[in-house]
Amino acid sequence: MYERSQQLFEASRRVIPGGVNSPVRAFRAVGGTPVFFREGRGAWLVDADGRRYVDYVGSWGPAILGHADPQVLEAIGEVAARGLSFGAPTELELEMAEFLVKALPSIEQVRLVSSGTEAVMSALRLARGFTGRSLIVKFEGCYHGHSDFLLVKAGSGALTFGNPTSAGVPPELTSQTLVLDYNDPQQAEDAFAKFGEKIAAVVLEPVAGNMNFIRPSQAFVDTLRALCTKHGAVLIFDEVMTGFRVGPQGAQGVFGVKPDLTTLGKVIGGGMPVGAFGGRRDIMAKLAPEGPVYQAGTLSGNPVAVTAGLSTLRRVLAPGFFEALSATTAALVEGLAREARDAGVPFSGTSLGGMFGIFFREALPQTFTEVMQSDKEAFNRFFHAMLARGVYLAPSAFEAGFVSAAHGPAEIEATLAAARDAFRAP
Ligand code: HOZ
Repeated sequence: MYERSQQLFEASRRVIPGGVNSPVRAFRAVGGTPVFFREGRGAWLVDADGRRYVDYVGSWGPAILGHADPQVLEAIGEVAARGLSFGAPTELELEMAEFLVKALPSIEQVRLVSSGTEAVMSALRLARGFTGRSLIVKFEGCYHGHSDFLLVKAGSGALTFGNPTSAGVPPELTSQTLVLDYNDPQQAEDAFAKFGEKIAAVVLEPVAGNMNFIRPSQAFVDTLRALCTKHGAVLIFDEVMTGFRVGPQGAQGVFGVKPDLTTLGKVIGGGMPVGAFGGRRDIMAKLAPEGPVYQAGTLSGNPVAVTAGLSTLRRVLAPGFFEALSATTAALVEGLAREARDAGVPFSGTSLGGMFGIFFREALPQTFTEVMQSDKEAFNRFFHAMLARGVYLAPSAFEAGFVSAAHGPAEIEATLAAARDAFRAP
């Protein structure tokens, strides 16, 4: 069934470690051979063997309009024809910066980079430079890219492989990272009572999307905001996943919390490599060349990438976009829950905007520990049963799912028909 993918994977393993350029793609969590894709159109992917799938990975978030959107393709074609990269300022990056500053009230100034990892790494250095402190607080199961300080008890691929703290990261570095439990405001209070004067920043996925999908309690985000304000620490919302994905102002809009710095990626590049970090003007002023905190990038603000992002973002902020996307995503999750119930399978699911989580356990998890209690084997069987029926889910029980504006009733119906069988598959 997956002959060409198998051939390509074997060839890839000879020249690429593990045959993939990012670990979670290797299918090790779910078993089997990763599917190689040759094409994407709207909500659909076509694999190397010509099989079609409804896609719920969406390139791990960016493809909010679906794949190969004609307007985005036209826009980047025009810009690409005038040159791919200059390593110098362009009007397009100004347009992108103005767009982000207008869209997100917490952002007074913003700098563009090329990935989410780069954005969070840079925001942390900036927070440390601004406060003159070293300690950072993160939460177990949250993933903020693969920079050294943040690869401690991380989620996503790190969690999938049971190695959430990477080899190659000196203990001297991770000793500067305090890891607390997600959704536990009291623990955060205690940590600040003890280390408050030393904490440079708290970095949070304001909806966790790398240990599957977990909403924060309002008390949790409010407490973090209050503690950072009281102790002079920088509150960083890592909205690489949630920015322009769970709502027009990201998770900060949904929960009504104003972070000091925000990191962005994924949707803001519309499928091209774009990241950004921005926030309070007094903090951003510490960045070189204005201030002493160094940060740079040859491809930062790349005109083609920025154009893909801008033409995506303009559509995402059009009236009614999120209402429609949220309704489609909710219909998917409610439908899956109905099919699971009919098949007698313990299951729960939730969504926000175009992002969702499904769990093989009765009650929705609120914490990392509860996520770990879901039935991973049941997910793996479901994953393969859905794949065989033409539905592509993230190949790990610890990843969130994504729906695009190109998903309509036909795709949802096809998915639910597949699930009807898949929940009953041996
Ligand atoms: N860290 C991404 C998922 N949360 C995976 C990126 C990829 O493999 O493309």
